[in-house]
Amino acid sequence: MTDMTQAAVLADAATLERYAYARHIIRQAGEIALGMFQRRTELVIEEKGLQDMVSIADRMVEDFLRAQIAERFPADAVVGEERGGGAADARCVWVIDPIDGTACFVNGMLAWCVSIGVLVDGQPAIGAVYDPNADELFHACLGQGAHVLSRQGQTRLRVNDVASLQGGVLGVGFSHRVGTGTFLPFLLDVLEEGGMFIRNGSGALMIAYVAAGRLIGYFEPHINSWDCLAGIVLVNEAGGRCNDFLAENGLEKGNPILVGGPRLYPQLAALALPRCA
Ligand code: LIP
Repeated sequence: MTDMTQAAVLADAATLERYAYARHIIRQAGEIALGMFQRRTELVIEEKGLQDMVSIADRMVEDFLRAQIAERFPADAVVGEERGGGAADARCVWVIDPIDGTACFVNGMLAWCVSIGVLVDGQPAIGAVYDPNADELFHACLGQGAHVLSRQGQTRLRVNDVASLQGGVLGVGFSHRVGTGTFLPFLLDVLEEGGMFIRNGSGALMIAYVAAGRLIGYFEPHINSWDCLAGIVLVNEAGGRCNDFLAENGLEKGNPILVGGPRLYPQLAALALPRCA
């Protein structure tokens, strides 16, 4: 897979309009989700697959986002975790995860977020990840840089450009959509190199942390587009590198995801990507 790190490309007016709107609706969606999180004991939880849950909160938040997008940009396409969808031939495709980290959400843990990514002309152009518990809005747009807006104000995001796995903590993700044959040997290699890893259950949030320099990279052998598209924009705009997640219809089928700072990325890619082939 080739690298998805993009040369700085300036966003056009249509992209900037969607960027502002994404930052607006993601906060509203986060408030709805937070309200349901506080009443989570009343939620009916369904199992979509092994360790893969969904609740009415996921569906209601996605329906809210879809309604807001349709009202403002009726010609845009939407791909969402709970209601599906496809790019069709729309210039702009919204790729949304209403609650990323559902297992944490339904079990009363704080590692969950709302994630909105937007493809423009097939390119990851807008990313917004909102953590309502921490009140942190990570956002980025092509050529505009990546930022986090919090109670302390807004700061620019830069990846942690360490050269060694020993220089920080690596984020990882795993789901039973794939076997353990790729994941466990990778973890062993990381530990043997003196590295350390964390899995918090929300790929979107951990990839945002890579963009923020809190984690030195993130790897998951298979992740869905709605979990990571926003994070890809965040990492690209924060000076990081990313594998070609969208190759071979990654938008609809998912793919491995690998992100990291420019100096560490080649070492991570050598450890992770050959096992995904
Ligand atoms: C989650 C992802 C995470 C993955 C989990 C799950 P969800 O998304 O963010 O990276 O490891 O298995 O897929 O289902 O909570 O939206």
